[in-house]
Order: sequence, then C-alpha cells, then structure tokens
Amino acid sequence: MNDCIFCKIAAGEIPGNKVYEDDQVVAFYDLNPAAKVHLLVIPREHIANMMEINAANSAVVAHIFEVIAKLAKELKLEKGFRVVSNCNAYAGQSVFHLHFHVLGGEQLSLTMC
Ligand code: DGP
Repeated sequence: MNDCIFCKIAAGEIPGNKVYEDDQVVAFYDLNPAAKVHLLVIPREHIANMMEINAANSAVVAHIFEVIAKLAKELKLEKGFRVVSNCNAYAGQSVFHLHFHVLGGEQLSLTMC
C-alpha cells in the first residue's frame, strides 16, 4: 500500500531497525518503546488489522507467532513477555497495517500498550 509506513519499512524504503525478516514477516523495534524490549512483528502483506484476517491470509498470522516464539528465545524473554494487537482507533490503533507488539525485558504493568 503506497502511503503505509509499515509497508515502507517492510520494503526497506525507510529504516526500521529490523531484528528479523523473511519472505512473509518483518520484525523491528518500536519507535516509541513502552518496555525495555518492544518489538513490532508485521506481515509483509498489507492487512489493515485483525478484522481483515480471513481463511485466505491467516497462515501468515500463524507464522508471525512462530517468529515471536523464536525471537522471544533469542532475546531471552522466557521469564515473561506480552503480545498485543490494537484493532481500530477505539482500541488505540494508530498504524493501520496489522502488527503485533511484543513487550518484555522487565516486569510489565497492565497498562503497557
Ligand atoms: P498502534 O498504536 O498499536 O497502532 O502501534 C503503532 C506503533 O508503531 C507505535 O507503538 C509506534 C510505532 N511506530 C509508528 N511509526 C513508526 C516508525 O516509523 N518506525 C517504528 N519503528 N515504529 C513506528
């Protein structure tokens, strides 16, 4: 999608401090971290949010969770971490490209993300 910031990060058109990428998924550090470790994991395909997950595109969501498990081990988050996806502005979504926040690296409060 032309004017989507996360599509541009996925395509390498703007820097995104990436920690992982493959043909389906990109993970990078959040610009405004809410925890010591705060990653965003996104599909390369433009999906606006969880309301647009369907039978045709849900495989990438399963893959995202495999990537999250791998990154959580690599970043030593085994003690505990949180995955959040805000869906629509009413829930706090500000970037309309599906993304999963991965928060960890410290004791988390219930208000983070
Ligand atoms: P949400 O509010 O759930 O839609 O989360 C969007 C997150 O994206 C927010 O925590 C800040 C982050 N973000 C916005 N623009 C950029 C950017 O250009 N680069 C990076 N790394 N993160 C961004």
